[in-house]
Amino acid sequence: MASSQKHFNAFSLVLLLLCLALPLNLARRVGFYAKSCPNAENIIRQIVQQRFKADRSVPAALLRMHFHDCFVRGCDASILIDSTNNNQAEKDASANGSVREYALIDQIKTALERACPQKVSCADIIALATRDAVSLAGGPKYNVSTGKRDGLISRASEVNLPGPGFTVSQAQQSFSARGLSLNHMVILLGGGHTIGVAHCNFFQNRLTNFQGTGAPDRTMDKALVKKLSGLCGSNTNANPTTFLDQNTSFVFDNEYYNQIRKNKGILKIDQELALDPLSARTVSKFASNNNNFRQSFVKAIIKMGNIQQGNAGEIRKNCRRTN
Ligand code: HEM
Ligand SMILES: *[C@@H]1O[C@H](CO)[C@@H](O)[C@H](O)[C@H]1NC(C)=O
Ligand SMILES: *[C@@H]1O[C@H](CO)[C@@H](O)[C@H](O)[C@H]1NC(C)=O
Ligand SMILES: CC(=O)N[C@H]1CO[C@H](CO)[C@@H](O)[C@@H]1O
Repeated sequence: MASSQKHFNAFSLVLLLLCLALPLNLARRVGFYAKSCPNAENIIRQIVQQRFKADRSVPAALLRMHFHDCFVRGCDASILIDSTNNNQAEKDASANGSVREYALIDQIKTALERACPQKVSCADIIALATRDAVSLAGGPKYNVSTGKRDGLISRASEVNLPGPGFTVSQAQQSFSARGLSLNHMVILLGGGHTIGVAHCNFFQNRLTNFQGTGAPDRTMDKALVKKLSGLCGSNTNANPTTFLDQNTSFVFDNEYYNQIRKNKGILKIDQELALDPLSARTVSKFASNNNNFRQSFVKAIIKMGNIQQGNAGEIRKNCRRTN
């Protein structure tokens, strides 16, 4: 009797834990909105497509937004929350200063609220819009598992992203703290930085008197040093941009890896990826095999999109504030 009672208790406990976990994790799947908002993925794709026609740099903007969202409190759309008098939000941390296309997310959210009120999370919107944008830029198509919920907290003080001056080993630590391997890191950097731009303030220190040497960074191609010095000038207020992939700048391909192998990395971390023995072999593998890169990117971005932290969540009505 006593033993069967114990048995029953253990059984109820397992059942209870399962019920708690179910809505949080197991509910996530490809096509989560098939019943609750059957047109959701089409609506998102159409709006992204329309915006892309007007501005080819949209894929880069969304991919970076997705990365910055996932690296702070998991992929919970915490990056979309606006600051208030009482709270400085993530988007107002200096590392997020140039994340853009918040208005595109608003536009998508408005359309989805009209079609099916309070069904589609802002977290899923970022992931799906990024997926669509990557394929518009020539990248691979992939399925996103949906059903994520929006976070309730967004704090600038919690933003702890890798910086452009990190060594490969430092960056690796930042990725492994989120369950991503060095290999994932090399792949995601290649996929992110094969499109998009960087402002002078992130690489200008490489152009003159690098680390007190009195000379530009010796690991940067000399013609590139000259070109970027001309671009950035001495007027730091203007802070113009250059392409992270100097060759096929708007195309999602493996050319980033070839560029950094030619000493044409823009950020210090880009160049280090090709030079550091920790990552150099992986870089050369992807430089010579675009198909391998594309397939690996799909696995890595799906893994990044599943970074999770904490459980509390809701479906925001407005992506800029909690309900
Ligand atoms: C060690 C890791 C990384 C560092 C230090 C880093 C740093 C940077 C910096 C400094 C910029 C320039 C921002 C600007 O000037 O506006 C940039 C741009 C960008 N990054 Fe990264 N990044 C990293 C990893 C990633 C990853 C994993 C992704 C996505 C998969 C990504 C996607 C992008 C994109 C798409 C841009 C261009 C944004 C635009 O054109 O608006 N980055 N990154
Ligand atoms: C995406 O999911 C759909 C429906 O579940 C499936 O038919 C399709 O083959 C999947 N595509 C990829 C690229 O995995
Ligand atoms: C630019 O990329 C193309 C295609 O990937 C390649 O064939 C070419 O050699 C590259 N050019 C330079 C200057 O890097
Ligand atoms: C878009 C946005 O809100 N950017 C902010 C990012 O953080 C910097 C520095 O704190 C702010 O000046 C920007 O306004």
